[in-house]
Amino acid sequence: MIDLRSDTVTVPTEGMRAAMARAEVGDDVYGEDPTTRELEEKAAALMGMEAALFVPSGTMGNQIAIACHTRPGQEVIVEATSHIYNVEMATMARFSGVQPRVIWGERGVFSAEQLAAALRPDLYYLAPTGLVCLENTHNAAGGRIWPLSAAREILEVAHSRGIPVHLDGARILNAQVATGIPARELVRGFDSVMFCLSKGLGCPVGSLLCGSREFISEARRVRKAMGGGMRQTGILAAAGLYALEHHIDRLAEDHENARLLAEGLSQIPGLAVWPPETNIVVFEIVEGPSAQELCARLKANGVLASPAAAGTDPRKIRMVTHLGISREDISRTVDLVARELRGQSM
Ligand code: TLP
Repeated sequence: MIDLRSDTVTVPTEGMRAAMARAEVGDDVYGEDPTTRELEEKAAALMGMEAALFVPSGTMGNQIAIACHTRPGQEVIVEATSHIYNVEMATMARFSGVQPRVIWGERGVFSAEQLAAALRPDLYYLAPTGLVCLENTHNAAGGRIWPLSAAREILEVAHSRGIPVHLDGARILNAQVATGIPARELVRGFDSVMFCLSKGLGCPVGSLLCGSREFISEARRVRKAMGGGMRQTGILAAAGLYALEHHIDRLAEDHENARLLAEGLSQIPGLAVWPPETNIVVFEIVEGPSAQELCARLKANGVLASPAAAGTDPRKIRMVTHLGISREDISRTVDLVARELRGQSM
């Protein structure tokens, strides 16, 4: 199977497994796991932040951040197609008692003017804005990179009103590799950032939430409250340390494969392909079967892909490149899609 559903499907490499097997471990709830501590220190340094916390998933990292930055009864500003708003099961309402206020961006990116208009004025009968969240790279926008200047304008507007800004940076290292701008620059000024080890970096489990020392010590309490206090996490942290050393620069290969995939698909009549900026290719079937039907046909021929935007858009498909995908896989996929769509139009 050529599995292009997500970069979450990556499995640990031999080198990563060996590092996991060697890991020195302790009880992390007692703060005694040396490998986890080392990973947290490296992650904080990578993001240019004071401290970091290892969490089981990106969702938990985002939700801990929301819980720490807000209090019940506030609003959280999110982009309409963001992961936090669409694919985290209303957890901000469930765990933090806050409601999302949505801004429609242009392919995931909204402007400082849009933000300024969405911030609540200080009136006692309105829910105050407690937090703004951005997503970089933006998953549903096809792995789009937030332009640095636009992100900085957002930070300025929010901070001028005393409102913190959290970054869902699940794939921020893809943005680093694609732009050549270090992640710590891309996230400078954000009050917290979450990035994932279990996507393109190829780890089996784990994300890091980064921020100030004070924020992370509160985040540690909330993680425990959410049931995310884990014990001998060094085995997982060792995979993370291995990935930070060996799997960042190679993301460039995934970006190149995504570019080739998009180039190939855009030659196929009936498809409109969004030019990828990182490792996610989104395309629309303008003429032909539904996304669900095409995915089923591809699956029957050994290629897995997912309907885009968690299936909410019946004509769009998402394909994600990662370390389990070779250049040959890309040409086989393009050939298969071309064949399936030709079959449709005949
Ligand atoms: N994204 C997954 C699915 O949930 C859609 C994927 O296959 O891409 N932020 C962003 C931007 C994400 O893309 C994801 C996962 C998360 C957060 C949540 O991470 P996990 O799955 O570790 O909770």
